[in-house]
Amino acid sequence: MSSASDLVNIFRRFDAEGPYLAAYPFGTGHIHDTYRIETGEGYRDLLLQKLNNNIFHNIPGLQDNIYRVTSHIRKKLFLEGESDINRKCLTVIKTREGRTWLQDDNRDYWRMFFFIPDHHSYDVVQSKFQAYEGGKAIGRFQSLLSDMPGPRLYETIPFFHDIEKRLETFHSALRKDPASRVENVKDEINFVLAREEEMKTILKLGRQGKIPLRITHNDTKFNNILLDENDRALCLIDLDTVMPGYVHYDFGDSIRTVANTAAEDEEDLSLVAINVEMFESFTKGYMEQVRNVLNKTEADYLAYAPSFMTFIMGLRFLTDYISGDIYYKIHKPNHNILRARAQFRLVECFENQLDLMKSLISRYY
Ligand code: ADP
Ligand code: GN1
Ligand code: MG
Repeated sequence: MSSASDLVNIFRRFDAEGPYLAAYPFGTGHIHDTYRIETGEGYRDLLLQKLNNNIFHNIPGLQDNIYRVTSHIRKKLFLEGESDINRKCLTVIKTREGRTWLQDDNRDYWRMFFFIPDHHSYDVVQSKFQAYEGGKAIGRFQSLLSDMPGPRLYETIPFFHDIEKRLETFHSALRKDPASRVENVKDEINFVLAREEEMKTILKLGRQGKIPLRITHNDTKFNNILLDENDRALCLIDLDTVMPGYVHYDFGDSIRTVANTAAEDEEDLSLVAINVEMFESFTKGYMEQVRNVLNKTEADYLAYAPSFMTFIMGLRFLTDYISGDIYYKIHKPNHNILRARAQFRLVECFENQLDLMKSLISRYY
């Protein structure tokens, strides 16, 4: 945690209006240190983040992506006559030198956005309407970015959803066993080994040229979709991993959180199940936006995306547990293995509902 005086000094280096009244830690993200900065009456609050540069090695490149993506979305919203654009798209606040990022004396990187006021953000979805609006937000994001000009976006984490690479890293962690934890997790390891080939389906379709690389968000868990006071979709946040990807990544990662009846790290596995109504509502909202964009193979394989994305998240949590908790923020000693177990239970649920998911998706394509 940064001290209050550090935060004031950082704040002053950004070109933000208004006095600094207070700062407090904000949100439940696993990656950055996030603070809400309160400013005075008549000024907008701000969102200040100390970025995790163990995970993201080229912050200027990452921030350049975010600036390009938000500028493009902002322009399209404006042309479509949208109101309230500052709540519907992140606004990057530059530093006084005109940069989209700042490096402090400790070599830590910081960035600032307008704080989006009066938003709702949910770790677990509570209504079909929220799920429908979430689907719309993800589909619209993909379609708004489908014509972004300029060079290919910088790949902020290479091979982010590449299952072959994730499996290689997992096997390497197994061999090294740096925290002597492998013997605690034999069942979870066997769960992975039994599914290695099948989970390469999306990657193989991409290699065969049957599904195109598009611009995707790549971290579409539900709390990265902000809703307004009436639970209508407002804005996608956490744009660090916006880069080329397959639509299955975004659809699958959203369904992983939208259709799960329990939290991502639920300890009582009997609570983990699929809420089919949430699945259908999200899918309806998503398909309304992308129906005319997706090719037939993309649509045909959407039903495989939830189990795939849930598997890859479980695999990453398990790998991090075996590696000694070096990647994700944890809030209790066994947090990563609890997360992995809850994700693997959810994979089984999705596997059992594959036919039902296929038939529901086909209603909207
Ligand atoms: P992490 O990568 O650590 O998840 P995020 O960029 O998702 O970081 O931000 C963490 C949390 O901060 C989000 O879950 C959300 O609650 C909140 N947040 C992020 N950006 C904004 C914003 N511009 N306005 C309001 N809240 C935000
Ligand atoms: C991380 O940044 P956050 O907390 O939204 C992770 C995602 C995982 C997610 C699991 C850059 O997301 O890939 O799905 O945790 N982001 C990164 O909750 O690794
Ligand atoms: Mg987040």
